[in-house]
Amino acid sequence: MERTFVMLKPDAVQRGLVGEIVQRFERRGLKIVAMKLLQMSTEFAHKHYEVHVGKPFFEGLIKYITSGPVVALVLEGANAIEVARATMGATHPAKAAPGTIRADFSLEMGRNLVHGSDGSDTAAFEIGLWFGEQELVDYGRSVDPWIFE
Ligand code: IDP
Ligand code: MG
Repeated sequence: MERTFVMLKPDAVQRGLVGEIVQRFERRGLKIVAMKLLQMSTEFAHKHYEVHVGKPFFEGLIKYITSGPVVALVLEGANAIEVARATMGATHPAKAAPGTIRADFSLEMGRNLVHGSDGSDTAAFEIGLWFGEQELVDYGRSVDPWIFE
């Protein structure tokens, strides 16, 4: 089953939206296989966002993402990467479809609440960066036959 990395950004924690956002992924059927709260160092944030080094928004992004604790998760399910991104909505909240997390709770790109891996290579890199193998919990759910065919 596919796995993806999701992070609830500092604005999600500060605004008390952790439960609301996690619930949306859970209700979709995605299974939480790892989850923790931590505050990123600048060095770690550079590693996480290395693909954006040099872009005009990079320094602002690092300041935002290190400004408070974040909640990091690994989610598992059929098409987890695509499904998590669709549940989040477009990067710019103004372009995100109603019903998505970003559209329902945010207004600006630099305060868009949530991060999700954008492909299988990125997911593997980000899961490995954020979690040790022993932090990924292997378990079944009794509802799985009602979610997966
Ligand atoms: P994504 O989070 O939807 O994958 P990316 O293009 O990977 O979007 O950008 C990473 C994050 O950087 C975005 O979620 C957003 O918080 C921030 N960001 C991207 N572009 C801009 C911008 O033009 N201005 C401000 N922040 C931006
Ligand atoms: Mg991205």
